[in-house]
Amino acid sequence: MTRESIESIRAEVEALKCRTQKEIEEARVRLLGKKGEITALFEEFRTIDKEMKKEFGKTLNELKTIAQTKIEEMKSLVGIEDGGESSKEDLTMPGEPARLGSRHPVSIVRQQIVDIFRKFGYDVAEGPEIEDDYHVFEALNFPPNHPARDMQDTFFVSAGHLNPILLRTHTSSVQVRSMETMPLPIRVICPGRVFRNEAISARAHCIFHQVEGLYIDENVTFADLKQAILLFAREMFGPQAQIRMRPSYFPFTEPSSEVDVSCNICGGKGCNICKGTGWLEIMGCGMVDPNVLKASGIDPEKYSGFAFGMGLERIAMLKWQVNDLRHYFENDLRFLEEFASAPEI
Ligand code: 2NL
Repeated sequence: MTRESIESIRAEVEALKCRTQKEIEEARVRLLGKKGEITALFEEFRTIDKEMKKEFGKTLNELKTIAQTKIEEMKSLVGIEDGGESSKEDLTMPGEPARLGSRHPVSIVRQQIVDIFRKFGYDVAEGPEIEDDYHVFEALNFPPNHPARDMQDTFFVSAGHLNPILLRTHTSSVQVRSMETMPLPIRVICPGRVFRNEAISARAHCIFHQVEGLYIDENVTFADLKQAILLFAREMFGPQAQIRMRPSYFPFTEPSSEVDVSCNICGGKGCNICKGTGWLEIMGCGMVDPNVLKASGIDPEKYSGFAFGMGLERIAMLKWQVNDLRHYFENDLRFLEEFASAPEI
């Protein structure tokens, strides 16, 4: 054992440049393996006399540590933890871009409707999904035995008492709360999720979304309702949109009407989306029943108002020709990604 032999191995270790796991392993065996150069020096060390041990002990231990450290360093540089072959990886490659989500069609439609009515000067109100019978039915002029209160339509949270707790079946309950608390005149729209106890199919779901609107002031007439809806339809479906109204019935409005918009697919000529009629049903509306105003403490002799409601899933179906309601709730990326290029709102 000589100082030179130790120095020369040390120089070899310091100059080591391994590019692969294989090369590193070969170097480790050559230096520190059972028959390795450094191992051999330690073997020899056991046989030399005491004076020599003093001279070489420290440098030999240093050499071993340097070699071990160098090998660990090289291992982490070529990414040995990844299983070897990754040593060929280009560490300067740019990362995988994070996949961006897209807006849900129901959110897109809701945002469009809310923006249009905001422009008309409406406030936006939200309220609880779990409601009481009073705000969902009683205050909206539903007779005590009206079928909509029935177990078949309403999810009850707690029944069997005077004012059962239930999942709201429409967002009119939010408008009732607005009438109770907001100063007159009132212009408000209420977007939200509603619940009905229906069997799930392509055309019905137990959860869906609505936007309802309410306008109360002195001298509000059916002509105001018609004009508000026409302006809305033109903003929502394009300047060529026409509307027509058909008589209908809701407990909370009188008179009541269904609103159709001219089919924007065929321009009114008739196609399979509008089933050959040239018209698409988009909402229900009417003049607020005096009983509804009275229930919330508004004098029907002095004030009148109109209200309307529309289903967002239905409007999105018409807009994008979605043929099955269940698509909206299944979170299938193949469906959701179709809306990635829908207008950014
Ligand atoms: C539809 C029809 C409608 C209303 C909702 C309403 C609310 C109050 C007073 C009077 Cl507080 N009316 N809401 C009125 C007419 C129709 O919705 O087909 N919705 C999906």
